[in-house]
Amino acid sequence: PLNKRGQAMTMWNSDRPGYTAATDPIYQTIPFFLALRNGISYGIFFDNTYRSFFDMGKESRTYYSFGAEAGELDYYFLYGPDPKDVISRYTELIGRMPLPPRWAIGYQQCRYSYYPENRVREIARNFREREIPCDVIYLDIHYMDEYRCFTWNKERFPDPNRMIGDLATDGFKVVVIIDPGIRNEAGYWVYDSGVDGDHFVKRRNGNRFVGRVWPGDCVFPDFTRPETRKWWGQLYRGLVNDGIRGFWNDMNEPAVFDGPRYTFPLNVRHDGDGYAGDHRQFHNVYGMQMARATFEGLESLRRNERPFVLTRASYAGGHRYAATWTGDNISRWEDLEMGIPMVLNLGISGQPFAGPDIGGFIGNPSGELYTRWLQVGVFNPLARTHTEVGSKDQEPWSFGPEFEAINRRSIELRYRLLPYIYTKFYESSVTGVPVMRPLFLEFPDDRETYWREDEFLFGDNLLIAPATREGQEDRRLYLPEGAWYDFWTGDRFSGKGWVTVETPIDGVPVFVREGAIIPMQQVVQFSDQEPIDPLTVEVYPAASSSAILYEDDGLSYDFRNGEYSLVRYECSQEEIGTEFKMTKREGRYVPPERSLLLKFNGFASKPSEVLRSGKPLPMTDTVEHLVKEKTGWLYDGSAKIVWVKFGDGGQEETVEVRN
Ligand code: MIG
Repeated sequence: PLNKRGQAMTMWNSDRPGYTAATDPIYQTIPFFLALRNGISYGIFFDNTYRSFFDMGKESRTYYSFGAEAGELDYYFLYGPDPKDVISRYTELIGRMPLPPRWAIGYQQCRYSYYPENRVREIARNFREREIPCDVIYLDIHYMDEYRCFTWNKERFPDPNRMIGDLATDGFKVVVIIDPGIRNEAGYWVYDSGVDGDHFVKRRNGNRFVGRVWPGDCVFPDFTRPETRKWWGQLYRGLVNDGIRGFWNDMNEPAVFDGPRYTFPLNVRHDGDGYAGDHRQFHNVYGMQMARATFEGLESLRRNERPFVLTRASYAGGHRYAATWTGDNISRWEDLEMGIPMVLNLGISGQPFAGPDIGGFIGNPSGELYTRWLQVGVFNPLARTHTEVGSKDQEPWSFGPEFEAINRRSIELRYRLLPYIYTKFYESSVTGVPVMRPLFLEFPDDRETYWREDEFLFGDNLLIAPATREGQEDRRLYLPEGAWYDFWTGDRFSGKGWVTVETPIDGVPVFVREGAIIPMQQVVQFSDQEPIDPLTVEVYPAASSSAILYEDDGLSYDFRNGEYSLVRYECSQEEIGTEFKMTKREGRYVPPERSLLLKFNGFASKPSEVLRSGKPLPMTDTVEHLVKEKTGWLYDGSAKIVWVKFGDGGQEETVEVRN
């Protein structure tokens, strides 16, 4: 849960399939918490990698305590007073998420496992034929030759290069799984080169530790050793040359099949970047260091391309290398609910790029559960469906045509929001403030927001209040201070109060905060299918507000050398009407020519005129006309929207919508 009061926790990375709200510990260690009281916030980061303990007032209501089994008592106290400032300072200390490639924020489809090649192609074809947008298809462990990492099962995938190339033509990126366990087998090139370089962990007596995982008996790299990370990073060369665009690191808690510990023996030695120690010290950072080795390897293999890595285990700071998911959840309504605070917690903890397996990993969701889950999932920073081996089909179309149509619209909404989402990722990479936010992050003075974890903010301006119960027909939700618009109907609500809304199966309640300026785009089938055109900016005027739009090539690091585009929008309400300003484009990235469509929402009566840089724009009478015209405006009285259109030339502009 979001609120840890009264709980006690242990930090020890553990593979716990089918965890419940009470399971502890699970996959990741982030020894950080944020306190909030009467609008004043601070954070504590306990910089210790050993097994650690947090008692947040369970033993006594009058104090909390934390500590670790060993190591130094080193902790940072980070004062806000604003909780966003706490997160910014904390991430200044431990690092921030680098901007991911844009395709990685598209919709992703996974299962354990898609194979053989024909099945993968069939999945891809279905997405395109059914016109359900998707950017990524995953291959789980069955693509390998008997689970040997960095190999292909040539019967299932006779010509990976060709398959991946064809999928790329259709706009799909392929991501494959890589586990840390390397089969203990002389003659297998990864094993041989690992032995040559002394890369595998050993017990105190000097014998290599051998543990059982998918490939059978395995040895395990010491990712805390710089030479080993380098070696590991280069192992990806073959798969990268085959065209694989992203990597998914699993089982890196590290998980081992045999008890009693289901991980390495505690006397296993680690290099610790020259400060050697045993597994007690390095267990919790093993997964992060694996993700780091992967990330750094990919950066060197594809110079000037932002890597996409997904990791299951991690430690504070792991977001510098990888996105994450919440592990093996269950296809149950409780798990749909639980996914929300889990992702909120990760965001507060510095990891903005996270999401649960949509639809649930273990078991089979009903069509209703899957559809509801996807409605939330498209508002998770990582939007990926995944399911276990042997489960029923779990694609957006697997539950019949009615659910398919709803699921298509959910995913389409994510794609329409890509300019906004990408901008929020950019902001997060700069400030550390997460993409998906608990209400209290924006409204720290409002105690009513403190424990809300069944509704959340996506970015600063969208409030999502999903239905998470079977057969749910309506729900109560809290709207914080300000005015809020129903994203679908445009209905206006006053905040600082509770409302009840209907929750028919065909949509998710989304509210837009007054003052929001939300850049959107047309529906595309994958993120870089075509340039944005028109760029639609949804404006919900308040007394005064602002927002930015960030764009770049979506893939390279050129943005660090000025190849980006940043525009600042400002909107204010004056006596004579609404004034909208945009700055001249900053940066050298020039998006392809396009129209700009401004939509001023909540306009109760027809404007007398609309001026662009002081000159009246022509009025058109129908949306069809406006679509054809390059420049003009229109009033839609039933929707209370003023549409304004002109070419998006990257110049400074002022638009006045006169009452
Ligand atoms: O022991 O690779 O959490 O997402 O599909 C199971 C097979 C190993 C666990 C991961 C899951 C993945 C599965 N893995």
